[in-house]
Amino acid sequence: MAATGSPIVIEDDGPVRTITLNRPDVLNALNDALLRSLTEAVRDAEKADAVRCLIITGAGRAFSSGQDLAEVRDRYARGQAIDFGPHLRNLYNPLILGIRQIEKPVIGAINGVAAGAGCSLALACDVRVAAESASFIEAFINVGLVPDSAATFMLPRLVGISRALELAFTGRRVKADEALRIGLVNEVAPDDRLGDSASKLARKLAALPTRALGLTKRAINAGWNADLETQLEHEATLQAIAGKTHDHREGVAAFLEKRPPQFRGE
Ligand code: T3D
Repeated sequence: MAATGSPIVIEDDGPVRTITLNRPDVLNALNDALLRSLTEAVRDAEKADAVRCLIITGAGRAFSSGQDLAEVRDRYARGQAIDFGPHLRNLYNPLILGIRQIEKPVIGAINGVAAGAGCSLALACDVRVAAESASFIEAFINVGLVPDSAATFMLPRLVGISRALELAFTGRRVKADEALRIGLVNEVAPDDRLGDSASKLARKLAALPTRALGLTKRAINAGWNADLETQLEHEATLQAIAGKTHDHREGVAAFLEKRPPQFRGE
């Protein structure tokens, strides 16, 4: 576990690694230090063979309130202009790409409000389990900004273009029950059961063939923008890799021997 006071906390429970955003006093607002630590933690999880599933959640009553606006205000107060272009390219974009590209499942355990780039972070996860009291706000418009950190990519793909535009235009709060109904989250759990629900799903995913899960994520990511022929070819390439794994052989043998498979993630 990371030291108390650090912007994120990392905990391992067998093959499941949980990363907790740890600035509860400001609803886990995303400052430079947190963004750098989180990006590094996702990279570390990619490299760690023992880690087979990742959970991202928030400390306290929020998942994340998005960009730390006090940091923005302080920079303006010091007379510093902020060029959001480089800020996004250097700090947010590598994080979002890291989450979308890590070839292990990433579960967002959304414990409270997810606003602005905090909402984008939630949407970048592969699967979202939300607490009943969680909510989602495309808050960018409230501060005169454009949705970023892949909100304009993920949101329409999850909820459709018209609803995505309505949410981004209005910046209204979407509560957990609506989020479930419109496909923004996969599951809603009672507040006091969120950790258990996310852990249960994570343990289940961590026991599956990790390599095939990773390749599945790669294929589905690529399929969003591909034509049919390209995607069929891509599937063939990825299946050739999956077909050479231990877990593929184990799955076939276990089925024919009528026993549970023992996947090793390799
Ligand atoms: O490259 C770039 O940097 C540009 C990228 C921009 C991406 C973005 O994320 S833009 C959107 C930024 N986020 C927001 O606009 C959301 C701001 N927060 C809120 O609207 C509300 O806090 C919430 C709706 C999320 C929750 O409301 P509520 O009433 O439950 O809590 P609160 O009282 O507003 O907040 C509690 C504390 O957290 C409070 O501090 P205090 O009064 O106890 O000292 C508040 O100031 C602080 N806080 C909340 N959000 C932020 C924050 N401090 C800094 N930055 C925040 N984003």
